[in-house]
Amino acid sequence: MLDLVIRDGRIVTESNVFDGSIGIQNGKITQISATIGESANRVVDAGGKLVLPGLIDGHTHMEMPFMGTVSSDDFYQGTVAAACGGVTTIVDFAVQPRGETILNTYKTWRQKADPKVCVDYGLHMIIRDFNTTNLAQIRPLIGEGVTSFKLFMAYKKELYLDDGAIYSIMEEAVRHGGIIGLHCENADLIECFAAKLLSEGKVKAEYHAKSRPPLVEAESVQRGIRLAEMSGSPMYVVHMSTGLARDEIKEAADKGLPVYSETCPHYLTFTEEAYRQPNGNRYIMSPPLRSDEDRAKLWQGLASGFIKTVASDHVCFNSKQKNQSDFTKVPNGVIGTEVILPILYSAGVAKGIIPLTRLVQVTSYNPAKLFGLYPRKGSIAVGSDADIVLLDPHKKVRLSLDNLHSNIDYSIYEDVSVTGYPIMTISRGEIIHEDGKFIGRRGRGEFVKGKPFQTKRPDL
Ligand code: DUC
Ligand code: ZN
Ligand code: ZN
Repeated sequence: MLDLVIRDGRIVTESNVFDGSIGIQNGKITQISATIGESANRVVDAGGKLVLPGLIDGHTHMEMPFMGTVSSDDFYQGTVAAACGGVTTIVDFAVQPRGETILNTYKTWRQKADPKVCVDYGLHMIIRDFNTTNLAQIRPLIGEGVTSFKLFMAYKKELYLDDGAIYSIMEEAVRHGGIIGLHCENADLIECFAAKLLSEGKVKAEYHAKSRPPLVEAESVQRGIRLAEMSGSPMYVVHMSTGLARDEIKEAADKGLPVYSETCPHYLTFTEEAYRQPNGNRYIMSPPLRSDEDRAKLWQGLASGFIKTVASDHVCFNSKQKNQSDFTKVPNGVIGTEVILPILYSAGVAKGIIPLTRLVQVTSYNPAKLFGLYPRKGSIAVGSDADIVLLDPHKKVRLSLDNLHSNIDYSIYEDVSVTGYPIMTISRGEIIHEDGKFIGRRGRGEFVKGKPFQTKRPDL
């Protein structure tokens, strides 16, 4: 007797689309075939629906202490939103407080997240203090399953590390099978441009983008590539926003360097025009929104396959937190985890820009490979966790405050309507979301250990 059967769906994997049924027992996929005769405790009829691997959102910041405040989705509400968007695993960021060790930071983040998470999760470590103690803790931290380290070239006063520190951490991480995620924006140039704009009285949201122009990102991407090349480390450029940066990554990847990149739903949806709206502050994130041309180049990068992932950079703040006297004071970040799938399906697959298999690659298979979660996560395959999302390709939804689940009082996606929406999310065989309602349990999510790379590069 099976626990659950998903019958007659259109199953999508990273390499294939076919009609079939899936049998699930003890949280794992045990059968995939045209028909399943065995009886089950529950049968879900997926006729006419797409059946995809649950998404892995490799970039979220739940309850993140940042810019003098804390992001408003905690690990409970943020993972409720994730589940309702078809996300079955998040990889969040533990933020090392100054003066604390990275091993203690890991323990603190586990204590915060474990009782609240509703989907499975992994952790990246943001290293802020570069010293011999923390360098020595990289190896044991990888042993705990934290194989990726995020380093910041931006946020001079808060998260920034200099190039020597970045290089040294890269060198140590690659030795033990880790990977470096890099926030690529030149901190000194941002400080200089922002100070000039403020001195001219230019305080509105549109000047946020002017203080961080595309070359500020491209310069740092290029520098990051050089550091990765010198250290031999794999590098993953998080939240890439420009065509220029995309071209740098492509050139490096074409040369055979293990350099990968991620983009986010907001860069694929909006342009910097959004900053000129009355509530432009709500769209402030870093890097900022860009031009129409940049947006088109990101879609092309996904279509041709060298932008490897789409993740949300979900870090939301309510309207009071966003309402500040000048753009430098506005906490950076927007929602995203719940809209990755609808945006990619509606604006990408349904418009013929990316095929269904690419959707699965960038939202599940590739992040699973990059963060050491494969084959437990990242595919629909016998033996993998039964993490599955059903998507109704005809369902039309306006992405408004009424149907999104984050703990904020507005939706930057209010004017965005999509066709194609997740209608059921299954996590380790348990139905946790159905038709916009979260029906799982607080704290049911499990910490998933990342496995280190055996070679010096991910197998992608
Ligand atoms: N960018 C954001 O917009 N928010 C959090 C951190 C980051 O890098
Ligand atoms: Zn970042
Ligand atoms: Zn981020």
